[in-house]
Amino acid sequence: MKTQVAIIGAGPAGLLLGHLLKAEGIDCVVVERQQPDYILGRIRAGVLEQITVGLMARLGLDGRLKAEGLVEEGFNLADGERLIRIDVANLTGKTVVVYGQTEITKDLMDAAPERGLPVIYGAEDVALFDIESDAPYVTYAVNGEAQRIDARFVIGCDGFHGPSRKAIPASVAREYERVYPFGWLGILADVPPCNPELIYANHERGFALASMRSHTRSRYYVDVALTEKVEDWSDERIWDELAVRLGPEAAAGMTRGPSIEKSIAPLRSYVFEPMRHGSLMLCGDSAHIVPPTGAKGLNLAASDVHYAAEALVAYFKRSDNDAVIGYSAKALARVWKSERFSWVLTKLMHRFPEDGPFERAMQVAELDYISSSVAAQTSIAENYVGLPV
Ligand code: RFL
Ligand code: PHB
Repeated sequence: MKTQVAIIGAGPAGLLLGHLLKAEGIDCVVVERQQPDYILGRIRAGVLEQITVGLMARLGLDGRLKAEGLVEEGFNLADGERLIRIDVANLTGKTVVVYGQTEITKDLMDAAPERGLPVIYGAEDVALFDIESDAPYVTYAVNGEAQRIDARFVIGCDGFHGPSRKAIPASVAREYERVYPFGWLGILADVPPCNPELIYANHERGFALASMRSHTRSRYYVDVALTEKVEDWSDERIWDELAVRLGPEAAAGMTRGPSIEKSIAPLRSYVFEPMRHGSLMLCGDSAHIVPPTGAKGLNLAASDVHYAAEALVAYFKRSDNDAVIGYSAKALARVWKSERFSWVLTKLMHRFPEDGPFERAMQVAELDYISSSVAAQTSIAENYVGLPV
């Protein structure tokens, strides 16, 4: 098969990019290892910045997002006793939208056939070749039958474990990594949220987050040691822990119910440079990971895709190669700022095993400063809604 752009991975990055290119009349094919049901079973991000909402709107695929998404004008930091509200709308003039990654992915998947975007599911052994040339190609197998796609560009949207990043030679690569000594134990339940806005809490007993998917579906997290097993956390134990860590105000509004999903996600900061090598460009988790504090992962994938689409449109429509050449530097400038914000918020809101009374006193002082400083709140708010693309 021959196409202009071969996209590896049908997560939000790959599907968004495929739709954006198709809308510009650029030929592309998405190759995905899993089946749609598996992809839609992954419970991940929940908070969308303007960039992500804007791309869905530009594609005309935001019907359900507009109808079902919850517009959030602020969020809260909790220090064990009080809630410090960050009035995002007043401080920045912008808002975020609560709408699950699962729903975005479903909207993009459902629209693929009618928009003529080919997505090949169940592709095994995907491999990249000749990425340093102008004629790269991708091989894979479906039902044991070998296949090949020849393209002008290959875009790696295949997440942290996919093959794309590994195709870039070690001699040109730089990796930056921080692995955190805890994970987030998440619970999804069909109960109304305890608070209309998110609460990130740093309590004596550890971190907690109260989030939601809708007026009737809640998403909560507590941080746990990496040695913990999800089987040892009954629903009741998680609800008890949440009630303590989120503080009395949130606990009073909390409705308990049976979990419909429960899992532990490890936390990592990771950046791979460069994000382009020859005819291969990386987007989303294939190039970088942020810890989930601040909800930047999916939104960073969206901003990468925005830059990549811009570069590919310039290349195919105007024979302009400059944006392709500049893609890595442009994307990385925003990636590093989101890495910084996610890391700062993670440091502020979690207890690290190596921390002593001094580090704890610094967290308390920082939260106290934030509670009394409009400048500090504005800085947090502008990062939370998303820096400009
Ligand atoms: P994805 O969503 O991982 O999609 C990559 C796609 O590539 C496919 N793939 C392959 N396809 C073909 N051949 C191969 N060999 C392949 N290997 C992989 C995969 O099957 C998949 O369909 O990456 P993308 O599109 O870059 O999107 C990024 C976001 O998914 C990610 O940043 C966020 O979900 C991160 N993240 C969270 N972000 C938040 O903002 N808030 C959260 O609460 C949150 N929770 C999470 C998360 C990521 C998690 N991971 C990666 C395990 C919870 C988890 C558990
Ligand atoms: C979520 O709703 O899953 C969520 C929200 C905010 C975060 C992380 C996860 O920072």
